[in-house]
This record gives sequence, structure tokens and C-alpha cells, in this order.
Amino acid sequence: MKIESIALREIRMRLNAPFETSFGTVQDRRIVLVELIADGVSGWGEVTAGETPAYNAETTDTAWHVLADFLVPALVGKSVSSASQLPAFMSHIRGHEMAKSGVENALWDAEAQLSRVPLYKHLGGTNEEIACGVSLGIRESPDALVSKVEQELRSGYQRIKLKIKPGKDYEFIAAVRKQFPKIRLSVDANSAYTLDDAAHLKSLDEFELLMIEQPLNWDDIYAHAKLQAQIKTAICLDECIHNTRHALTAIELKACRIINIKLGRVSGHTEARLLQQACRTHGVPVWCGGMLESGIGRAHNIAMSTLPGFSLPGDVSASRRYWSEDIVEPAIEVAANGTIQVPKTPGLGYVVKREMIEKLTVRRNVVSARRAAS
Ligand code: OSB
Ligand code: MG
Repeated sequence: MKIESIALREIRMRLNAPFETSFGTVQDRRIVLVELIADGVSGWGEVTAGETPAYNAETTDTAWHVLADFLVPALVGKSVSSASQLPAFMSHIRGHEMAKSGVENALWDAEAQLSRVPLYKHLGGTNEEIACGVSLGIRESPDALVSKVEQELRSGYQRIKLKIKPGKDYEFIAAVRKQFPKIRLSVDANSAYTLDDAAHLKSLDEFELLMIEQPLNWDDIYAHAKLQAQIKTAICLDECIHNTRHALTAIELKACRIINIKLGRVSGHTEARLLQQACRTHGVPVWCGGMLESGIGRAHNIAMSTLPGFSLPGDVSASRRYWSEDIVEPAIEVAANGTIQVPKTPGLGYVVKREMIEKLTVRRNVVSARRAAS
């Protein structure tokens, strides 16, 4: 496949409601979209970086910089034998996984279309429907949280994840668990605690949580191993895991019993596939995390979630939970039993709404092979 052109766009989209985590609150998203043309076919990817470097080191603006100034010039005009070879063309650039993922995933979409197969099949996915959970932001009060949980359970979601931080944890979880003793419940701290909090985190064992996600430092696998040895609840790593090597280190150190895979955090479909395979070999369940994506990123998440290692419900929810109108059609919907039917048309399986994207675009950068060569 020849990479003929790459177009970057930044779009602005407002979430239906503010989303609060231990590191801050977001409502106005600044999303970088990548449209890559290979052999005449257009593929789409989404950069999942946040607006601030609070979840990880990348932001909308660092991703734009690395894409526009380094990745796009290195890739336009190149011929690649398959999308899975793309990481080799980007390995001279350290880090910036989310920027890389946006462009790599766009090529996977194009390659699937060129092969006339749905992306999920092209990736090696085996499940035709995926199990969905929700991630609920921090709320004012335990009562407000309980009514939100009730609403999401009524929509059918199979697992509820609560964002927590010091001072907004025990009572909130206790209130939800009291009301719903049997549901699959997990919590996500986004690195808000330290090992000094081990006794406090151990007190959460009584709630029989499915997992506690990333309680400690974003870059500290070893500290999680020390914590896992002291608590019953399974630790799930999110922020710490950028590639398969990190996952193997975490598994060997017994730093977690579950891993969340986010396409952006691990630099795209190629590494995500390797990572889920390594976890599967070691009997470690994985699930698909979310980054408040638009429909394009969500469609990639759906395709990835069909791989055999994805045995727990992901943070892959319906378009309407985030947006009044999504940028793909049909909008992504979750059935009453908490599943998404994986689309069967070639590529992403959803139609990208170009006119809408055009209206939301605040900046663009287009590089085509002819221009790159001249
Ligand atoms: O840690 O999983 C996380 C959103 C932004 C940054 C980090 C995280 C999240 C979520 C939201 O939990 C998941 C979603 O997209 O619904
Ligand atoms: Mg998380």
C-alpha cells in the first residue's frame, strides 16, 4: 500500500455532561482526527490524547506537533506491505503513542477496506458482539452516584466502574454496593493514591469489586506489585502499560491481575493485538478502556474488543452517553442486554459524517505525496 496523503484535523466537541476524574474535569473535547489515503482508499483514525497532560504526558497539542512535524513527513509517500509494518516506520520517535495510534489505526481501516473485510475480522477478532460497561465520573454525593448507577443499569450495561479519589471513595462505593449487592462493580483511581494508603485501599476489599484500576503512580509498576500483595481486590493497570514489555513486566512482578488496553496508550492496533495475545498466554484477562472518544475512536475500540483476549466488559458505551450527535452513522448503540453488535461492512463499519466534521474543524494540515516529493 502506498500512503498517498495524510490529513490532520482538530475538531471541537462538547460532551453532554462534564466528566470528573481524580486528575480533573473535562467537558470540551479537542480531538485530532487522522484521514489517511492509501491506494486511493480513505481510512480514519482518532488521537485519544486529552486536552491537558494529566492522564498521561500527551495532549491534543503535543500530538498535533509530533504528527505534523515528524510522523506525517516520515510516512507520506512511503509504501508499506501491511498496516502491521507501520510501527517500524515510527520507531525512531520515542513515546507519543497516542499520536502514532491515530495514524496507524487509519491505515488499518484503509487496509481492511482494500481487503473488503470488516476491521474486526481483519484484526483477527472472533466475537460478533461485545460486552459493554460504563465509566462514571466522580459525583457530588453518594446519593447522586446511586441514582446515576441505577439509570445505567436500566440501560443494560453489564459492569459499572466508579471513578474515585481520596475523600470520594469508601462512602460512595458503600452506597452503591448497598443498593446493588450483586452487580459487577469496579473502581478507577487514575493514580490518586500512594503506598501509604495501602491500609485504606485494603478496606475496599469488603465491597467485592471486580478490580481497582490504577490506584498508584502512573509510571510505577513495582509499587503496584507491593500493593497487590497486600489487598484481595484484583489490581488492573491502565496508565502504566504502554506496550507488551510493560505488560510482561507487570505480570511477572504480580503487579496486577487484569489489564486495560487502550489503543492510544499502546500506540495502535498492532501493539494492542500483541499485548492481548501475551495476556491471554499468561491467563490475564483484558478489556477495552475508553478515552471519551468520538465515534471514530469508538469504532476502532469495538473492532479491537472482538479479539479473543477481551473477556471482560469494556468502557465502550453508546454514542448518546457522550454526544448529542456523533460524527459517525449510524450512532453507536448498546442493546438492552448491554452489548454492541459488531458491524459487518468493510473497514470501520460506520460511515464518517464528513460534512459534520468539516463544520467542527478548527485547524487542518494536509500533506500529499506529490507535494511531499516536489
Ligand atoms: O482512566 O479509563 C480512564 C477517561 C479519560 C481518561 C482516562 C479514563 C477515562 C475513562 C472514560 O474512564 C471511559 C470512557 O470513554 O467512557
Ligand atoms: Mg483508567
